[in-house]
Order: sequence, then structure tokens, then C-alpha cells
Amino acid sequence: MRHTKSNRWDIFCKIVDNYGDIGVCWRLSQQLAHEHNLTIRLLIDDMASAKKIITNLDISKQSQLINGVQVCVWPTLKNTATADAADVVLETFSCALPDFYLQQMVQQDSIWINLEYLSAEKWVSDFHAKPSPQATLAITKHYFFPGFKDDTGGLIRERELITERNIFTNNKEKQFQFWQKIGIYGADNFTADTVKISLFCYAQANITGLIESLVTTNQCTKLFIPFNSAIAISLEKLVDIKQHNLNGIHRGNLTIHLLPFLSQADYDCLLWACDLNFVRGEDSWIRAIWAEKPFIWQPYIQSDETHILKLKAFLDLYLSAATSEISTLINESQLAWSSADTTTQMPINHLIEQLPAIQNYAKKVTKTLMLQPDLATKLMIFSENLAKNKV
Ligand code: TRH
Repeated sequence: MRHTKSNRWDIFCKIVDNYGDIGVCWRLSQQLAHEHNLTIRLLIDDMASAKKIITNLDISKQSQLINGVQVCVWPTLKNTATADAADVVLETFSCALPDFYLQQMVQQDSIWINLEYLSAEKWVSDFHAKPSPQATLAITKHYFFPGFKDDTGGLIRERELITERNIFTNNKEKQFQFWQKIGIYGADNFTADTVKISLFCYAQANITGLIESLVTTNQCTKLFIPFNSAIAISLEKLVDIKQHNLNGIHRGNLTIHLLPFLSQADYDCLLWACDLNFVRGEDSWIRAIWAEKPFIWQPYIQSDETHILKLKAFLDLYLSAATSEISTLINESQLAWSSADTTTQMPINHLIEQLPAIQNYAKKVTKTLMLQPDLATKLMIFSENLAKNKV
């Protein structure tokens, strides 16, 4: 007979591109292991790419314990140690489990949950937690949709995240130490009115327009860019990257600081330390919300402008309690940033002027979203209910 608490979980992760798939899986794996005392195996198809996020990964090993999570190479053969199926199997983003492993799940009566991508679209509530019996296998797959509303799977949020953020934002010393750690010296000389902006975006964004506007704005701005190839191509056309030194690259009122790709923990600190954050995809988007700071989100670009529908659905939800002035400004800025027409300029000067009011609004929305249980907790409850129904 199955126990209602299923302690062994396998999380399958296929890295399609970028860092979001492994970023979400790694975060969730650690949280389930630490906060819910589960035995977690994270099975990854591309260890070399995963190393960007799991920095201490040894890619020559088949299996290794890192921060309480057993990280394994995606199993391809029945006779590997990872062929034994877990109590709960989390397929992420419909990554298609190996056939032999599926057969094993049937034999062991495993619980099968597919974690979907995040969206604020209305249909998510109707599809969340729905069973999908399989035509050729005696097992049911269940769809689990993250989301912003009570009737969805929630958002990833570690138990101590908000406390850690508050400790950081209330402690100037910790902030200086952080800036130094990532190679920014003289943060104690940042003037009170310097606007600090972080930039993480896809190459399609109008980076040129943004930088040119910041150069001529009346306000002193600092742009912090964790460096990656998507941004490098646009940036190289604009500034001589070789000129970059400890003081950054100066142009007009703008200083650009190129950063290394940060650890997930340091990236959180960057979001907490900045006044405005440009984020993208899925995971950095949610971290920007928990940072309680104004942000511009660029959804992952899809065919037929599907990503614009996702963006509009999110803006409807996020701005539902905003004044018409803030709503218009954020709508206009967010849609311009994601527009396929790169001549569309976002009203960055107006946005910068309104940052204090936008931050007040961001705090209110974040507080409301925090009332919802986090995704890992909702997953636990969901899996326990499925297990009870099997007993
Ligand atoms: O890298 P992304 O574009 O990932 C995307 C999305 O997840 C999208 O939904 C998915 O379909 C596609 O990949 C395949 O953006 P995302 O989701 O923000 O993931 C970035 C991760 O990288 C996130 O965990 C934060 C982390 N990160 C760092 O750890 N250090 C850094 O310096 C930066 C900029 C990001």
C-alpha cells in the first residue's frame, strides 16, 4: 500500500535553450529538498549547459550530491542506477520521459506530474491540476500550472526569500559588500539620485534605443549588465566593449557596467539593489516581482506573437489596482520593450521620473501575491492528495 507521504521525487529537466528550464528546476529541487525534506534526484540532459546555473557541477560525473540534491545525467538505459522510478515524478515543461522509465513508473505506481510554463492567461485556471489518462499506458499524468491566482499552482518562492531580501535592503554595509563582490567599487560614492538599472533581455529588444535615451537623460544612470551573448551583439555595435574597466564605460549621463553571469543568489541581490530591473523569460520575471522593485518584463519570444498575448494577460492582472497614470505608463513601456518594431521607443525618461510611485505600487502587488502559498508547497499538497486517492 502506498504511503500518503511520498518522499522520493525525480525531477526531469531538458534544457531547450537559455537558462530558464534549469534555473527553475534547480531552484525547485533545492527548495523541495530543504524545506519539505524530500529525497530529490534532478535528472538533466545537458550537464555542460546546466553548469552555468549549478556552478559547482562536475560534468564528468554521472551522479553527484550538490546542496542536498542528487544531480544525475538523464538516464538513457534501463540498467542505470536511475532506472528505478521515484514515488513522485516531476516532468518539467513536457520534456518527454524515457520510455523504459515510464514502464517502471507504471510498475511502481508512481505519481506523474507535468510542471508547465508560467502564464497569467485566464485559461490556466481551467487546465491546472487536470488529469490526463494515457492511451497506451496504465498511468495518469497530471498537469500542474504555476500561476498568480489561488486556483493555480502558485509561484516559486523560498521560505526565507523575503526575510533575506529585507535584511539586504535594510543594510547598507551588506549592499556595499555585494557591489564589491561583483566587481563594482565605489558604491559608497553612488549619489542618492543615481538610478541603478539591471538589464537581462533577449537580443530582439531595442537595447540601442534604451542606451541612447539613457545617455541623454538628465538623470545619472548606471546600467548593470550580466553579460551574455544575446546582449553582447547589440552592445558591441554601440560601445567599445574593450574600453570597459573597473569604472565601467561612460557615455553622457550613463555608465555601463558589464558583469559576469552571476550566481542565482547574487542575481537576486542585484535585483534587490537596483531601482529598475529589466528581466525576461520565466524565472528572472518572478524574482523581479519578489524584489518589490519596478521592472520591465520581456516574455520568451514565440511565433504568431503568442508572447504578446502572455504579456497583455500579465499586465491586465498586475495593473488591476493601479492608477490610470501608472497603468498607462507601464503598459506603454512594457509593450514597447517587447515590440517587434525596434523603432518603437519606450518612455524611459517618464518611467524614471515615476519610479518612486511605481515602486509603491510594486510593493502592494508583491504583498498580495505573497498571500498565496508558494509553488513547492502547492506541489506537495497536490502530490499528497493524489497519493491519498490511490491508497
Ligand atoms: O534564460 P531565460 O530566457 O529562460 C527562458 C524562459 O524560462 C522561457 O520561459 C523558456 O521557455 C526558455 O528559457 C527556454 O530566462 P529566465 O527564465 O529568467 O531564466 C534565467 C535564469 O538565469 C534565472 O534562473 C536567473 C538566472 N540568472 C543567473 O543566475 N545569473 C545571472 O546573471 C542572470 C542574468 C540570470
